[in-house]
Amino acid sequence: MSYGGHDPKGYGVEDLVLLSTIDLKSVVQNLQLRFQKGRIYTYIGEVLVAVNPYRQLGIYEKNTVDQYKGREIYERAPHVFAIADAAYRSMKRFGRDSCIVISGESGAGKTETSKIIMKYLAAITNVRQQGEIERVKNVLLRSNCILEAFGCAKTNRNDNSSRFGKYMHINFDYDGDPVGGNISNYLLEKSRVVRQQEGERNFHVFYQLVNGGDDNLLRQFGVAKDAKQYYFLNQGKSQKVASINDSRDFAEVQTALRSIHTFAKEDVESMWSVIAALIHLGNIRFIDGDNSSGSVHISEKAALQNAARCLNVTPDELSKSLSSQVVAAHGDIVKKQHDVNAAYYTRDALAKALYERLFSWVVSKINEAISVKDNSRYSKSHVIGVLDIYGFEIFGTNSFEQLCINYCNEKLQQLFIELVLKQEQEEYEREGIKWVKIDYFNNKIICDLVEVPRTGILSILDEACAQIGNVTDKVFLGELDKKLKGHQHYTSRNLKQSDKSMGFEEFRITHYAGDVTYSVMGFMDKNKDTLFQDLKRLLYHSKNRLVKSLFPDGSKSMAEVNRRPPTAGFLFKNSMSELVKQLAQKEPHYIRCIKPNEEKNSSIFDLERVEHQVRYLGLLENVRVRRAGFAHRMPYDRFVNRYKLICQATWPNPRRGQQLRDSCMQILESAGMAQDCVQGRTKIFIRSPQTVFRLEELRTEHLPQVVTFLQKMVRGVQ
Ligand code: AOV
Ligand code: MG
Repeated sequence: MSYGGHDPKGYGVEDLVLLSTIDLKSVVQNLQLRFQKGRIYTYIGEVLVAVNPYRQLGIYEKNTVDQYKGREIYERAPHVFAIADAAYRSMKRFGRDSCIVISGESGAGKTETSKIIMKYLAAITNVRQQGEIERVKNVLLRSNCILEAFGCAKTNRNDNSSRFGKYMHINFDYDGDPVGGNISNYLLEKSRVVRQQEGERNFHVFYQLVNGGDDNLLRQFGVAKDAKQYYFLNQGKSQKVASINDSRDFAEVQTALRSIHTFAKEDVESMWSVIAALIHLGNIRFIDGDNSSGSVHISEKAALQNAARCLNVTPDELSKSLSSQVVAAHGDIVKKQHDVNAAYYTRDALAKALYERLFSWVVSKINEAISVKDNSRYSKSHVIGVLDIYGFEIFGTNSFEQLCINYCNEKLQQLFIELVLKQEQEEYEREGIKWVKIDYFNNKIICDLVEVPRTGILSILDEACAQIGNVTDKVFLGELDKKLKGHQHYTSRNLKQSDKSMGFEEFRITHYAGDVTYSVMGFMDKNKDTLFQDLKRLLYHSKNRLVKSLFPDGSKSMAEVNRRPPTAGFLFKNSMSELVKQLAQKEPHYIRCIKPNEEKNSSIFDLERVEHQVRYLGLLENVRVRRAGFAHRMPYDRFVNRYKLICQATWPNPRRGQQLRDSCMQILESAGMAQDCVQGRTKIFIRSPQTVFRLEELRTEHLPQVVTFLQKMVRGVQ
């Protein structure tokens, strides 16, 4: 058994609970030693800490899968496979829905980890090679490159940064084989379609088409094989990324699309056509008209024509919808000409909406391909959920999207605190177990700062957006200052004039993972997320079936249009609360990813950066709670049911009711393990994982006798 406090091989301890001193330094040093030896995984009880190796370790191959399959966590060295297997076994053995929550900052390795988990689950299931299950598995695995193409981009923190949150659940049948699943996606960072910071790129899919599309396809769309020519693709001045091969990825995405039956050939062509239209839209320029009406002209006619062709609308219609707007005023419908700024705003709003809706369509097609068939065999299936979200991030300029992303990370940290730190301690109290309380920082105060009604940032933003008249982003900032003055985690330049590190249009939140300064410019527009009805109507009348289907709301007349649709912030807050509810109903398994350095380097272990992450992830408190506590606990009835066969006094008939507790102790005493356990009110608490491991071993040893016994019984009945 590789588990142990001693360290004969010099790889550091495999469970941080076993360190002789529990402080920040020893935890970080242990992780460093293991990282240097290529041991990137370490446990805290059943929580897995994973340090991004930034190199291929060769530890995810078939022989490693075989080593972990069906094994208890502590039987093998720490590994993500062990967590995946624990979630799988718990589902199969006890019929519990489980979820694997992967957290950590941007670039820490969440997405890679989630892919490894999916591959592991695929590798250990469907040993009988049933056709339909094989198909589901293929879709689950293959769809990933499509989702990454549309939902990931190079940022300054990660070449393959997830720009959407993904919660994927897989349904398993009674035999433990995957029969379907579902992907929920959370707030795609759609502003990236029109704007990228220096050093960053748009979503991968654009560069895949430009670099990988064959000449015929590109000619058909009027797209040149050169991303530099396109404003939506060239702003970050980093079209080529060393770690990414766009044309190879394009081919992989095409193959995946072909292999998933719900993507009709015609729709896939339309999909690429929309991507091409977006590329052209970015090159449309507006100039002031030559009369006094304030109207605009489009200067790049070729871009306009190409965009219109790819969307299957006329250039004239597109031009009109971009440069003017039909509005209802005092009961009349009037046409209002845009000025240059409004025209650019409209163009960008169109691009963002098109991309966002296309992305949702892609996700829905994948979901259609893996939806669980309406079949009674599957109706009671169990679920494993895997959560891979965008990690906490700080950029040069942080906007509404970063606020949402960082708020999402706060919510997950809160869930971790609730489940791992708080509930664990509360359970000891409830069960009457002796216990020394451990203090930890509870980030609920920051979640509240963002989400509570009336005085939370999102509420204040909604209120500003609902007002009529000239309410600007700066007015919104004034409101924040008024309502949040004195809050420990909020400040702004207006409140703290001496702090010149902030601008007058900025505010700062002290997040659990660090200070982030947000610029309010654009907050209100992004929150309102308006798309003029003219544009919806234009695309609803497109001759392209896919484009038309993306804009069903374009069929509404002016009178029917909902003047105030829910805001982006409101929708995001609700989706987060829904997500947390979903996760809280399942048995959680945690993976905490750590980024060893900012350079994406496989040999640098930046002590300061790691120390910071260990601190804010609350790992030290996690170790303390775990160590002072118990590795395992089980209700008496479940314990007795599972292990009654290893003790003569309890097999086959253990005691019932109140006396279950006695049976439980009889079992433990017969195995010589009673001293490692404490009796709670309803559960037995077991200190060391080795005890559970040994119990499982004994159970396996006794199983053949049980089989013989049952056979005799059956014969007796006959
Ligand atoms: P993230 O998902 O946590 O960031 P990724 O999973 O995309 O981070 O990891 C970033 C990069 O680190 C990957 O592209 C790989 O090059 C490398 N990497 C991560 N894990 C491993 C591993 N187990 N083995 C080898 N290389 C790895 V973000 O989506 O930005 O929050 O939003
Ligand atoms: Mg990611």
